[in-house]
Amino acid sequence: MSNVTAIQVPDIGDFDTVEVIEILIKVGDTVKAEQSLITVESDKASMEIPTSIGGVVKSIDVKVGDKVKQGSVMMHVEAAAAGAAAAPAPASAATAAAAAPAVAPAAPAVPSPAPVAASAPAAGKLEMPVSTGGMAHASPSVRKFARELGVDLNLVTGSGNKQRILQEDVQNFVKQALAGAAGGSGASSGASSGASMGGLDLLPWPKIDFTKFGEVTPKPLSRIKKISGANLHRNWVMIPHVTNNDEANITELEALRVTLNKENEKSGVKVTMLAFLIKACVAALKKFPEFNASIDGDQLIMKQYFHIGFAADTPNGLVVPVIRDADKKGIIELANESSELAKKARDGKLSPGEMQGGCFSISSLGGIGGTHFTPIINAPELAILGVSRSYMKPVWDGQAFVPQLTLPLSLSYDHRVIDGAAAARFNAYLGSLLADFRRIAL
Ligand code: CAO
Repeated sequence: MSNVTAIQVPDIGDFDTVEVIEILIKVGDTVKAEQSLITVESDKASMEIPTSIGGVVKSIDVKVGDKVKQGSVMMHVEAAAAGAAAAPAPASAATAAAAAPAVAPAAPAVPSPAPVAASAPAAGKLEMPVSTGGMAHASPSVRKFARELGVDLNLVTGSGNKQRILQEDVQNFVKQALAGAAGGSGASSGASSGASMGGLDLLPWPKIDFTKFGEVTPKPLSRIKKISGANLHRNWVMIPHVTNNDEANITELEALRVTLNKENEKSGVKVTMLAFLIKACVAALKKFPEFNASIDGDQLIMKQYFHIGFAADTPNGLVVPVIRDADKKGIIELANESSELAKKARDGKLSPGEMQGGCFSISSLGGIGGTHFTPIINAPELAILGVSRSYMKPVWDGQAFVPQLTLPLSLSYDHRVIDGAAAARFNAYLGSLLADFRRIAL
């Protein structure tokens, strides 16, 4: 019996149809599971689609220029005889949805797409990459090629369709850079800022045989960790972060929260500090709109909507679900929705759409501990609020020390857009709202 399997395009998030811009394999090739087959592109982004089963390519069912969508057959592959699980026939919508990037693929024939430079940390981290903010226009394989050579794609001129950067462009760039370096002082600055001088000219990562020092066990990084790691790394090196630390007096707010929870004990609804924080952040974003924006080249995209992400710790790593239109929701609704999304995150059931579109993120470690920390901004957002554990602080009221439940607030911001004074005002305003929640109504 033939074990030829049709490999389909998986769930690709918000995109209806995308154009095939590259075929990365040919008939007769032997491919490995997770190897990229084609590159697709929307009007904003490109990504590679891998196969989830290995074997020999029997036919390629798409060509450059074709429009494909979830379920389109990309190729047929004959699985290797032994051990290769025959994939089921075309996946249903349900199995395809289950193959969201945050989740281990449910159906081998429907692989998860491989975002290369996702635009959001940890979160958005699972979004299809969007080439904004001056990001060069190139397919993931060209990006990989450039990365391997240490080439900054922003310095390369693309000769492809719509100025797309092709592999030959990167090769030519390196040749010119080398020629420039060899030419000594006569080299132009463009050429000499090439393979090594344009980026971080760092030592290679240390390669160490750890077994020389004791017993070790290798443990592969989870898929989420690999994706979020790459995003966190990019955000950390590309965004000039500064963190403003402040504190809020939440004595009354916590008392209110406890009272509400006592009153609602029977209903099972739990009002959380996170819900109050989301509400307060929305009010602060309204007052300081430059925090609710993204950089796009030399302009700011000011957002008129308020979608708030929150970091959720899961067994497989960090994800950032997004609560949409948080400005239109009450505290109970925000508490319910964040709890549901956090549960979905822990169960690995978030869809890509539930991690996209955030304006601002909150990372709350308050339930765990810590005094202050430096959260990494979730690009293309401009700021993130880190919340640590509240503690009782003695505060002098002029006559005596009074106990004050105090919440540490660590606001990391992108200093390209936000000045230190603006960040201090934002954080202080947030603190004033948390200290007296009635101000939200003003
Ligand atoms: N100070 C003191 N206690 C706090 C607190 C704070 N700031 N915030 C929450 N708590 C307490 C709550 O009162 C609750 O206590 P009880 O169980 O006694 O009622 C407990 O901590 C759990 O709180 P919660 O149910 O409201 O959940 P949460 O808001 O703390 O967390 C979530 C929800 C999704 C944010 C959390 O599960 C999580 O994943 N946190 C980790 C986020 C993370 O990893 N961030 C780092 C990212 S890297 O920048």
